[in-house]
Amino acid sequence: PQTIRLADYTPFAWQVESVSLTFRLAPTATRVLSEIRFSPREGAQPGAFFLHGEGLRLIACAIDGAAVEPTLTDQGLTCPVPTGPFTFTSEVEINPEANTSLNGLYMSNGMYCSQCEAEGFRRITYYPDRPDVLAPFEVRIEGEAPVLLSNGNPTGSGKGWATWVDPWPKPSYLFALVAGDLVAHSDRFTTSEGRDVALNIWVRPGDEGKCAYAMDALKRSMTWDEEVYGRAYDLDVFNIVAVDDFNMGAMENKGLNIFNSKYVLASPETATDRDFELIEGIIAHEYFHNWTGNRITCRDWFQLCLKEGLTVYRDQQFSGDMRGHAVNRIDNVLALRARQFREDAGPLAHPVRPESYIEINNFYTATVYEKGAELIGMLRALVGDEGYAKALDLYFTRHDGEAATIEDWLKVFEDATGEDLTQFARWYSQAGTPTVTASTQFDEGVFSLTLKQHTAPTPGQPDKEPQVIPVAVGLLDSNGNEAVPTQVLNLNKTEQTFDFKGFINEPTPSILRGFSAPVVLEIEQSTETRAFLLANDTDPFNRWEAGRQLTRQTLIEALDGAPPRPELAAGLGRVLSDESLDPAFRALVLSLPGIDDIAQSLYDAGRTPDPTAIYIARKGVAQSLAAALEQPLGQAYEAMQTPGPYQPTAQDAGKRALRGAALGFLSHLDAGARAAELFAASANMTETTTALAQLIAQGTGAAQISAFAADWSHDRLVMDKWFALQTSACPPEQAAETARNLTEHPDFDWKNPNRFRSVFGGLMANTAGFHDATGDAYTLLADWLIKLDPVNPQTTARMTTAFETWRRYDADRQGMMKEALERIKATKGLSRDTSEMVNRLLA
Ligand code: HT7
Ligand code: ZN
Repeated sequence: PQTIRLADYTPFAWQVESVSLTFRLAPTATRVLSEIRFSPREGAQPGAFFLHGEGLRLIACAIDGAAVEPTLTDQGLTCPVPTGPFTFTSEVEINPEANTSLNGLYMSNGMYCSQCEAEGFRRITYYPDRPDVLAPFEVRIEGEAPVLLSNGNPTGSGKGWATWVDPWPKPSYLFALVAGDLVAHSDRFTTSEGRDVALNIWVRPGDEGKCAYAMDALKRSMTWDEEVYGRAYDLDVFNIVAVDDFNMGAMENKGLNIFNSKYVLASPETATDRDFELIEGIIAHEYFHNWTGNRITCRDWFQLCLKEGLTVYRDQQFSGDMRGHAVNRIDNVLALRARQFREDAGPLAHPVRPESYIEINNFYTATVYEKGAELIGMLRALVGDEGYAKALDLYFTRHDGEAATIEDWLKVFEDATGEDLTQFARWYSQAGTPTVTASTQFDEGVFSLTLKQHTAPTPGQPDKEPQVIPVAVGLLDSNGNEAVPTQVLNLNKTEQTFDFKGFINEPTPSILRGFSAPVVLEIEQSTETRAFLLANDTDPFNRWEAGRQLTRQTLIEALDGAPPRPELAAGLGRVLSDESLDPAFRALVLSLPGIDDIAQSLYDAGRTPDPTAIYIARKGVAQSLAAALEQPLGQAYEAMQTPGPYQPTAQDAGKRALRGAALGFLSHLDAGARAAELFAASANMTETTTALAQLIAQGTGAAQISAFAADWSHDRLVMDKWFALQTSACPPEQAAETARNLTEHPDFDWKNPNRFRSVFGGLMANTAGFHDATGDAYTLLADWLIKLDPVNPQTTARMTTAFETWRRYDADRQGMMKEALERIKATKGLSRDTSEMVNRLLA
């Protein structure tokens, strides 16, 4: 397979002036007629005319009306073309029903649906399928389905046809088509520019009652982008479609967003607080792409973080504004550490802007998305809020309608603020998570903070240069008052010392406040200092972080047989009972680091983690904390009830989160009695699943598992939870067997990515279960990935990341994981997607 390199970028030699497409829909033989007007691009090097096309049956093609016989390969076509402007027409046949990859035009429950990012359009028709070729599209759809949708504004419809015009030039990856028996939940929105926009969420009949929350989130997103970024919507219609079979979360096609139904449909009975939160965030994310991604797109796929990092940053800002910044930041950092730090520490580490790839779908990663967003946050910290606002305004005016690069992005910051960002640019090219080691000294009233940075080698990058790291620091006096309020120190060398003068007593530093940079902070701190920060830090992130350090230390000590330090229960108890604190924050402080977190900490400290031993130690710590805090936990469990009808507000969700955290501890003492009671009484999915997870973890949930299935067998999304809960929450020694049994369940529709991810994503999340010493889970997952690969390479490739930590473990586990990977690798006809992943994992 061919490696694509950033360094080899060359522009397409033609401009596409217009595209006109006609679809004659038929499940197994859809005809696509295209008429594309090309003109030579000024200043471009004329080369061979090549159009991408894969899996297409060419019926005919012509240039300026004269039939041509192109040279066809499995990647596209070439043919001689005139030197001036010309029109290329073609007719191809495709088979949506046979398309199980969910890439290109496919069918889901009788509905036609497209997914073109990154390179799916070439499976629909011949085209220069690259993000730097922008064109206005006209589309005519002919088919029996009552609803026929494409991008842009509707221009006409009749029995069996509809036409659409998208006036905004767009790359082919933003093309979309949907046709099916759908109903709309509709509303309207008037933009700040006075445009009256029709909003529709299209779903299968019967689901229209589950769209209100998504619609509300959409309207709030539209208002927010106008108010915060000055960006208004630019078409007369905004359509969202919910589809059951989808490889990712959602897709920002211009004017026609397509969503995994899991991120649209919600009711109190069927969706959890977390589902509501995700729906809000993903609706916002896709909507915000209209400007950061669609109006300004990427020159090539190496620039993916240009749209994804920025759009994640924007959706995180939005969610913070909607739900509270402190808790939101902690949640985002938890996700970053769990997914991106793990990626950066293993064989799949790559820069935020990668320099080469074989299959671009393998680079929709936590590094591109979440670390990409962190880079925006650091840029903002470096140039200030005003500088950021100026830079963004300049970005939108300078690059509207263009396909831009990271260089363009950094240049607007330099031009708007006068900053030199040469060194900052390293964040985009250097992989790996820097470790910042802090040490302090107190001498004659001067408090000195020395910061050192180091980044370990990553694949292909043995040596690292120092990066610009904004380190937000505050100093506390012995009463817990702010002696020096937060200031941002710019660490840009391998080692730097920062002095703070004028103290009588030594202050306590609070370093990396708000998690001001995506780094690992190492500092030697006593248990007392951590307990002091947990009790007093005025920065909520670092207050939580101090508690986390304490619990992590306790868990690691427990592995060596030490009982939990009394400071931990005392500190957690104080936070638990402090009614001035947001319940959601208290819940986060109470949550213990997961097994994967502890395994990575041990590995970083040069030890070989044993997931089973960590599981046992973690259970022991939870039990002893539960015993020490039984009374306040019981009190919180009672006090955090949310009587009255369920509301998906952040306030109520926070209370339920704290109640759930208390239940988690108390279940160790009451053998699941409270959980069983809650399960029986619950009228919302949040409490039902919280209770069921506890019962499954205790190994006492058989009756409730059956009752849940009896109640919900008609609801696909709820049954996804039923599958996932069993594999993720069950005792580790039962995990592989549970997953195997579930694959034999009649409702295990393995070709549906949500269902496959429920069972196997759940198994992967059950760290001790996945890494059970028998290796059963490794074998089972490898078997299923081999089976899924020819059907859906994208989802298969993503799920190989289950093995990304294989080098952390003991020789037996390493051997078994390596064998699983080798077996996948040796599979005949393995897809390019999965093959690239296993090769990188094994390298
Ligand atoms: N931009 C979208 C990415 C996406 C995608 C990528 C590869 C294969 C399938 C896909 N579906 C959606 C989603 C987003 O980041 O908003
Ligand atoms: Zn995105």
